[in-house]
Amino acid sequence: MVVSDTEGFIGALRAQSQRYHSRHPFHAMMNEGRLSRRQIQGWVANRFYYQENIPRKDAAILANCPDREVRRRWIRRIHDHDGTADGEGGIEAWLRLGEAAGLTREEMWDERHVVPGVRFAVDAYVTFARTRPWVEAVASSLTELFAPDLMAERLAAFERFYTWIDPAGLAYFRARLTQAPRDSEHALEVVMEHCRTPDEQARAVAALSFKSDVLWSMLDAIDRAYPGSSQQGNA
Ligand code: AHQ
Repeated sequence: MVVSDTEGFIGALRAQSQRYHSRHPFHAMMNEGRLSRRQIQGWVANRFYYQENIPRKDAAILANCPDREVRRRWIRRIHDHDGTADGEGGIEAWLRLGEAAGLTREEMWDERHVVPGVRFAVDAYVTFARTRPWVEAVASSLTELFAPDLMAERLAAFERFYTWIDPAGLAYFRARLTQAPRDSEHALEVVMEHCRTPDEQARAVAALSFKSDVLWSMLDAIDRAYPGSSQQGNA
């Protein structure tokens, strides 16, 4: 079996992170404290659609995965987001982030603020996990691997610039500081184990490129729907 060099493969995966969505102008404005209340609310309400679909994406991977060892660890992601009882989990924490930002649970659950570009990007991600080989869907989650400081930088920005949000509402980001590295370490192990040939490795890189486009497209759609005051002049 042809085994490409591991370093070259990780380098190719990392190169995808150069297009990482943390470089998107909307995230840049967020981290510089330049977003308005309405822009923050629009981002939280639209990202809720992404968060509530993550467990279904992960369940699709479980359904397609024949490896019990992988399933044993992958299922933790569903518990992280759904929790195991009322009041627990990432989806609940995101609802509390929304409430702290002035949104109601109802307007997040009923998706009234979800813009077409976000819906299409998120639905494409879930469909990708349902229809592509399970290892490619695992590889697509590696966008979290190369941005460990993304969440820490965002948390610091919210605490510093968006003090009108009750800090208790930021619990979601704090939980991701430990969950995301744990999850992506497992995903990288799986991808390294199962992507040995140049073709398998090329498809893993393509899956990560697709997922970077999913995240980028979401931010384009949110940015367009919630322009900042400085942008309104040329909207
Ligand atoms: O909050 C995020 C999250 O729960 C997940 C799950 C993971 C996946 O399975 O694809 N990806 C992901 C991401 C979350 N937050 C995004 C952000 O910018 O806040 C980043 C996103 C990702 O990197 O894929």
